[in-house]
Amino acid sequence: MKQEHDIVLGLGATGYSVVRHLHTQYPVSVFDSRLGRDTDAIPFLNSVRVDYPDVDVISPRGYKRALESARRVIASPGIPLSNSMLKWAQIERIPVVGDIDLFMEQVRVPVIGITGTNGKSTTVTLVADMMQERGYVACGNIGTPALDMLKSKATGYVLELSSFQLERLQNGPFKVATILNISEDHLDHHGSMENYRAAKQRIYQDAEFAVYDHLRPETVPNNVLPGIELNRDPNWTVHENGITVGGELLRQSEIALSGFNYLQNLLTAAAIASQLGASIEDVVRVARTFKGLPHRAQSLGVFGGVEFINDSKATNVCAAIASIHEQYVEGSKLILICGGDGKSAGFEELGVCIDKFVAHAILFGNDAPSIASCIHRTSYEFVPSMDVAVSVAVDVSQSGDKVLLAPACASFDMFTDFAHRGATFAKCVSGLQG
Ligand code: UMA
Repeated sequence: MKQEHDIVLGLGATGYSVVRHLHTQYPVSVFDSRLGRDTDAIPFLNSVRVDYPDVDVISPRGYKRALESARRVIASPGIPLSNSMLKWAQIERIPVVGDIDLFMEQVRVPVIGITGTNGKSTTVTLVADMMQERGYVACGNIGTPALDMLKSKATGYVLELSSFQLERLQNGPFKVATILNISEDHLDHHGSMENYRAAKQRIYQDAEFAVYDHLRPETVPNNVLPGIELNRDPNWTVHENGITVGGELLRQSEIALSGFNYLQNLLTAAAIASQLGASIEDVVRVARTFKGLPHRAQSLGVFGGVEFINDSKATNVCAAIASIHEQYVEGSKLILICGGDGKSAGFEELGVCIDKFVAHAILFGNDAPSIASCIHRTSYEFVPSMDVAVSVAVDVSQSGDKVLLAPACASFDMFTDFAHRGATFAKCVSGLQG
């Protein structure tokens, strides 16, 4: 029988971070569903082969056999609980964990957990910026796998957690935990809204303190926890002209970005950072200077009088609707570029929003026909690629209009990820004449 080993499932950013973390401690084997059929597309297979030649790459038919001597399976976030590889592990009674469990087992400083359908990365960045001088850093779903940061000198971690990571989380004693909001997303992965909500709620299970929002009941913990209830506690509220932070009014004129959703994120970040010891000066400094993250409502500039906005991170219907609302200006035309892989979502509400606020919709990707079937008044057309989308947008727009990329979908049918989609849009736009 083969030597006992840990099996790492999925060789993306997470799987590779797990290999790096484990390989000096314990024998590691790796497996990826694309082995044998789409091997070249596996992001870190080559890196594992070159950097860790002692790590065993399990053959496409060898997985069940490899399970016989497995101690543990460490599954990448993108692998749903319903996946047969995980079912087989359960039948063999082999524990299945995720990278966040390995991280939480080892970490010796406070960890803040932040999840939500939209605004996670912005809020994580805001908290990390407010806590920068106290040595906190951001990691997790935001892009840097948590295990890659374990050896840093951080005095605390602000961890972005997706529902994929949370659904298999065993061990989450977060110092502060928050759900920002929940709207329909990732139904192809979770199977139902109920499962999606339940995955998000796991962030609170062992937390010490919660920050949640009275206006969004789905963010309230199911378990009893001390915490701050935003927009109910008069010291922590969003208004039309700013936010109240720990009882002090921070006016919109002192905040670099605007929009209700952004102010909610800023308020949540301020409540978390204050709980960790940040001062109002730390909050004000960040509020004044934070200009947003790339691919999130990012203005790419004005070309021929038309402003182009990259909101590639609007990967679900709710985020795209919020984006359309925030970019719409009465009296000028909004042209929307939209589509991709809809993750089994319904597009009815998006269609209503497009009919009301969008002058012309340019649709691409697998779910373009499903989106089109929900548009009843606004004109639309299908395009095969981003560069055609941008040239159509130029043709149908005139000075004073806005062109918004807010796809309402995942990008994987046409791009590597949302950042690749946003960068492709930015590249096409940068070729236009100012
Ligand atoms: N794979 C299998 N079998 C499967 C599914 C996937 O073997 O059934 C393999 C793929 O072939 C691929 C690898 O797993 O080789 C990919 O793993 P993954 O999908 O878990 O992705 P990673 O590259 O590890 O990146 C993940 C997050 N991606 C997802 O959860 C889909 C990244 O979030 C995150 O930044 C990274 O870990 C570091 O923590 C991205 C994301 O889109 C930004 N997240 C979603 C979101 O924010 O909505 C959840």
